[in-house]
Amino acid sequence: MQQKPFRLITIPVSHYCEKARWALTKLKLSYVEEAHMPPFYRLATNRVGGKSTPVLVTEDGVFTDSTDILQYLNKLVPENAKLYPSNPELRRQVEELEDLFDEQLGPAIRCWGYFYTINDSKLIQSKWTQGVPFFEEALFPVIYPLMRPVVRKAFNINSESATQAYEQINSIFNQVNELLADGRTYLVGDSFSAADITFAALAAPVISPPEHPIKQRPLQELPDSFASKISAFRETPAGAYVLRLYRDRNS
Ligand SMILES: N[C@@H](CCC(=O)N[C@@H](CS)C(=O)NCC(=O)O)C(=O)O
Repeated sequence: MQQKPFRLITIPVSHYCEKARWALTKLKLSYVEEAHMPPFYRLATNRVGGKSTPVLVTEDGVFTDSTDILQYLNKLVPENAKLYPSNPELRRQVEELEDLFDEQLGPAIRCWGYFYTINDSKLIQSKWTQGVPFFEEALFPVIYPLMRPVVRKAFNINSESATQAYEQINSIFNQVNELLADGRTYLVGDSFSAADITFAALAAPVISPPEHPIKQRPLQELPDSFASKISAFRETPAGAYVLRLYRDRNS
């Protein structure tokens, strides 16, 4: 059993990092978050063999993918706290949704969000620098002009990809709307699971829940076209679901 708190290496604003953070909080496991801004997180992740964030460093090993992190944490907690159901069919459904959200929703939201914000250095500064060491924050004005083209290329940010990403987000929201249409409380079975955490954490950037642990900018400070779409996403059943899960996040 882990003696010391876990180390969670993050880019704090990353929605995949929020997924891992939420699981640790929900399972009441003690951890220390080591927050870094791009590209400095690579100094921390390289040292333990990871390339992206989140990375969870434990006495049992290092986990470099958010799903591996949740699966590992799940093994540490009693039956009534599990994030994956013991029933094999329900577990299959949770894992299938988690993969869908990780592989499609997460990248689509990142692409769409950056399309609206990448040229607004002030906005990106407020997002990238929350909780990071002072020297990283101080270097933002020098680093960001160099990082912007790297981000644009790495995540293929342009108007065409943003349009496709927006359609993909809508399509996944519609799938979640359909799941919720029978009045169920959670996405799978009758208990909270990794599918719920993954959907809410990865969808959060297009919902901007007030209870999010990373401070959200008021909608009126965001570009109008972006803010109006966030308002519309909030009004969908899936969006209302994310807002509800965030209201209950710390209880
Ligand atoms: N499949 C990974 C994806 C994680 C991911 O894409 N993390 C992003 C933050 S949003 C990252 O570290 N990006 C920096 C990079 O790829 O260099 C997971 O679920 O952990």
